[in-house]
Amino acid sequence: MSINLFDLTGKTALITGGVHGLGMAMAKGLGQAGAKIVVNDLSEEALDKAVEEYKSVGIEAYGYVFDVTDEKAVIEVITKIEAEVGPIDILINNAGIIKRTPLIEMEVEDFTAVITVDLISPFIVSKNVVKGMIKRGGGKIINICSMMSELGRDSVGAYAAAKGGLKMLTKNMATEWARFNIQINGIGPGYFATSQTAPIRVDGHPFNDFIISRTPAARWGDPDDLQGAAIFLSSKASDFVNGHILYVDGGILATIGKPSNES
Ligand code: GCO
Repeated sequence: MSINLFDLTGKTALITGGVHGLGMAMAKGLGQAGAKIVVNDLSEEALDKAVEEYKSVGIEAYGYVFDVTDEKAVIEVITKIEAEVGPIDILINNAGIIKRTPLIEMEVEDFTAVITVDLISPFIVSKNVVKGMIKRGGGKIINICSMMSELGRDSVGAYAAAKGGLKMLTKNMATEWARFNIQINGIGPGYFATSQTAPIRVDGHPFNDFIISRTPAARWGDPDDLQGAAIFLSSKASDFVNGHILYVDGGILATIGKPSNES
């Protein structure tokens, strides 16, 4: 009998911040592969809207209001989710923020805020979800990294420090937890067409032209381009893949690029 290595039927997946953009696209992929979807946000209204959207495409979805940086709240809500929806089999640490400010002008409190959400919260949520996974004998954790896990760019220093740290946190989680049949990996999205990048994607905008020329695939990513990677790293298909960062970037990291006046 053949088994479908990518089937997620009966699994429960928590995607932090999965109320729009890349998190929602990945959650929809998991939902379409059979998983029940749990998302969180700070706003009840954003959650209700997202849950409606999941349900409209036939996905069983639940929303919980909590702050991923507040360990006490995280512990309480995990207990609630596991009682009300099911044990968390898959965790995607997707919630994140960015502040684009040159380092020399950046206030320590803004730097700290980025590190807290983008690096410390994956630690807080994973640490508390993994305890149940260890008891149950397995699980999947995916940390959403970035091009900035590998590359610098003017004005995104705090974000790069956090995402570079998240890459190493992923490897260390694998080091400590792989022995419990838990696979911890990262996905590193390249430049994607989301509402956040809309203003810089318009035709003729220098950043739009820069990204297209810097990306071997010569286009922005479509959020749905992340679904295959998310399903793979959530499913049986990746049961011996650990501590890996899967870059979904149209080839950006493969090349040094070329001068803008050359074809
Ligand atoms: C930027 C972008 C990036 C993306 C993404 C790239 O200002 O350069 O916002 O940082 O958010 O993480 O992988």
